[in-house]
Amino acid sequence: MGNASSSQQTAQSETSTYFTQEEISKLKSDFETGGVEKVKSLLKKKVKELDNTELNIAVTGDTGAGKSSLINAMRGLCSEDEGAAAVGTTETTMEPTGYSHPTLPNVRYWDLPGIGTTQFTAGSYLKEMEFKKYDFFIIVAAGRFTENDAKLAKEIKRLGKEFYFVRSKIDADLDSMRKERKTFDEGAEMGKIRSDCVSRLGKAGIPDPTVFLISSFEPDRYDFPRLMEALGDGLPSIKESVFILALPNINVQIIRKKREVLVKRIWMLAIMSGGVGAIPVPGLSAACDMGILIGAIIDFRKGLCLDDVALRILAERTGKSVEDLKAAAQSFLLGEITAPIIVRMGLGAVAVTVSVVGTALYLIPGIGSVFGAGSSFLMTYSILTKALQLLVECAEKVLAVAKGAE
Ligand SMILES: Nc1nc2c(ncn2[C@@H]2O[C@H](COP(=O)(O)OP(=O)(O)O)[C@@H](O)[C@H]2O)c(=O)[nH]1
Ligand SMILES: [Mg+2]
Repeated sequence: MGNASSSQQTAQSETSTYFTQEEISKLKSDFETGGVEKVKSLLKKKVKELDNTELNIAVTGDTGAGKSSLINAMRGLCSEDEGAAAVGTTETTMEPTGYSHPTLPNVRYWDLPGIGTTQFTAGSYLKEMEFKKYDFFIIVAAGRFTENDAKLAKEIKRLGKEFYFVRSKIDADLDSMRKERKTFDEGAEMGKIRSDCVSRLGKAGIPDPTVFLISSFEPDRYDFPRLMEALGDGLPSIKESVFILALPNINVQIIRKKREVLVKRIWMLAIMSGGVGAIPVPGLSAACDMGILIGAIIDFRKGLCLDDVALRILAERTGKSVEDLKAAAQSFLLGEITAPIIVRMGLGAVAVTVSVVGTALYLIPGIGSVFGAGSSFLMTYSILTKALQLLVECAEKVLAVAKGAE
């Protein structure tokens, strides 16, 4: 097991947070008394919990601040895409408007009327907006943050929620400065805008706020990637994993984070699909639960923006066809997932060893033994590990095509 202790430590800090201490004890005692079969029910419950976790993201700010554009960017959409939030409208609805993620309906983004357009105080505004249902608040301003923004932030904090300050349209500010000045230093100009926002908010009673300078038209630039990271980091681990999978594939780092999230599920799925419930598959050396395997690969594709909905959105954006994008990704895993495809994955997947499998299994001492050579657990684990690796490579190739088309 070579460096098992160090990899085990990493696994502990990354994986243990999906489970409460209580659940871990239950997993251990279930395994001791009833083996793998008994452990399955708790794992099934956990996977279901991961699938059903909702995320509600509130975006507030004055009319024209860029809320709708930011919501579209976070959903991986442009304003012209089907289902995108209408941009540039000066509508005066006083109700929050919800927009679902294009493929993960449990993730919703809420466009809230700016507090300045209502007659409410911060407290009654938040009550009116049903603040309890949101996981966090993004406060957007295109120019200066106001007294109202600061009051709202303080009230959000007092009520036990997180807020994030976003200064939008930074691309437009930098563009006009670039035209105005003989010498132009982007970093220095961003620094000035940032400290102006910080000092204004400081005077309004928010000491040392973090302000993210973003352009919703260029989500791979400025502070947009850092904003996404901060939003994820502020969430409890299950919600964070849902948030990460809902992010648009703006860069390779996000794709790799998605892989980390999906990897954590593989051992749970392997245990769920192995043993008594497994069915022999002609061509595979061990029995497997086909439904779990096919379902997992389809979920991987969704999380990695490789499903047909995400590819169609990207195709329209880049002026390519879905077929072009699939051809660039060069993978049989983007078509219909059938038993022969699973068998094909199983044939090549012999290199996974128990020591690799073991990284997530410290939770249940002794369970590593069920992953012995030729077991259905090992077969499922190998197939899904291989499938995820191939799909991550596809996502990176598709990203390269998208960047090339810009
Ligand atoms: N240059 C630039 N314009 C933006 C950006 N975000 C929004 N806009 C523009 O600002 C206007 C208002 O944006 P919108 O998203 O509708 O703001 P909302 O009223 O807060 O929902 C629209 O014309 C957008 O195209 C941005 O990041 N950069
Ligand atoms: Mg709007």
